[in-house]
Amino acid sequence: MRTAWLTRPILWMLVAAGLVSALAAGCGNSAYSSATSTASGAAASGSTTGASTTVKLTAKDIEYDTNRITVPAGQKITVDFTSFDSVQHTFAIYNQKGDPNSLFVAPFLTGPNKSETFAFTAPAKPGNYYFQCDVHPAQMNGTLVVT
Ligand SMILES: [Cu+2]
Repeated sequence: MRTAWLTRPILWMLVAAGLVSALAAGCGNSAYSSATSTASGAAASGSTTGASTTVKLTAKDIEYDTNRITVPAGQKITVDFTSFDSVQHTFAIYNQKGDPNSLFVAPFLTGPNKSETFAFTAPAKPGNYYFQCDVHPAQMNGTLVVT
């Protein structure tokens, strides 16, 4: 008798919980997919206008503000680079960490509170590349994701 009283509400709670989570999953999925399909590029890679992409990059306290930059393969990438540091920084791209040959090196930027705009063409082959400040490779680096 006691168990009957206990099990029934529990069963209903399980059914209700299942229903709620199914609904939540349904809603969540659609919200998620629409958010990612429309906004993922903009969120991860800055604003995309036509065939070029603009990325904002900041250096402060010998650190970049991100360790991951996502860009579309083969596209012209414009970088708005700002430094709050008084030391020199740059932005260089390599096939992988430790490669002796860079694919691209931006002009050196000496702050504080200076900006420069430079552009590079994203690698044609999708994959993970490496970026770093050649002056501070240990502190300032990250993954350039080419999609
Ligand atoms: Cu640096």
